[in-house]
Amino acid sequence: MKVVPLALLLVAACDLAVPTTVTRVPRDSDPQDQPGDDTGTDTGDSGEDTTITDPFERDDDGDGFSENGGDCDDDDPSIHPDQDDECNGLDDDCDGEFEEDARGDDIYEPNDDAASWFYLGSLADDESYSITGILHNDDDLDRFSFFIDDPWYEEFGFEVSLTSIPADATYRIQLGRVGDSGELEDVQSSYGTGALSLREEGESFVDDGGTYGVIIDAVGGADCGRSYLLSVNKG
Ligand SMILES: [Ca+2]
Ligand SMILES: [Ca+2]
Ligand SMILES: [Ca+2]
Ligand SMILES: [Ca+2]
Repeated sequence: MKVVPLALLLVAACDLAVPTTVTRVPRDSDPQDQPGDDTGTDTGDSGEDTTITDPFERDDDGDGFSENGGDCDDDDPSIHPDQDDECNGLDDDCDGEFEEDARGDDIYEPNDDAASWFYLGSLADDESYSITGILHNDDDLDRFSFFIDDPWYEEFGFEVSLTSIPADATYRIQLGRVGDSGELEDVQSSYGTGALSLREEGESFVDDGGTYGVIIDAVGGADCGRSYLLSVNKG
């Protein structure tokens, strides 16, 4: 018979008594944790809960910005500093300016200064242009230029009209030749609401052809959500 040493028996008995190590996983009291969710209690999981006591440090609408981070409407996740500011009456990106990105969708912009006329093309006999433009606000100004020739056998003349001006807005239209500096020369102008028009007449035995320009701006009431109709008619 094999004799088992007493010491070995004692070691085996002790092994059986070694307690198993248990890793306790804390229960998540807020299983809905999501990025931007600052409600509930952070239990050390991968969620976003933090203990924020200053309400202006908290991102209430989950758009990634708190009031202190520049969110000017912390109840609307579509309004925050990373947003495009489209034409909707709101300062979507909280920079204090309104609708400044709406101009990016306007194919005629930028056309505000002497170096940025939008050229409509050459106006041949009996041809006319008609475009729909927008004054995005009262500081906006739109410049359109076009070429008209003056054949010796024709009476020279054309009319520029601005229609669909909003009833509660006052717009101004200016017409003249575009000089070498890019500014208008021999300017005539008119302002009002509803509809405006200006007419250019030529002189006999004088070549009145050349590049003419129209400037449209607002005395008041311009709005990116409203368009005007500009027409140039020869004859
Ligand atoms: Ca926010
Ligand atoms: Ca803005
Ligand atoms: Ca806007
Ligand atoms: Ca403009």
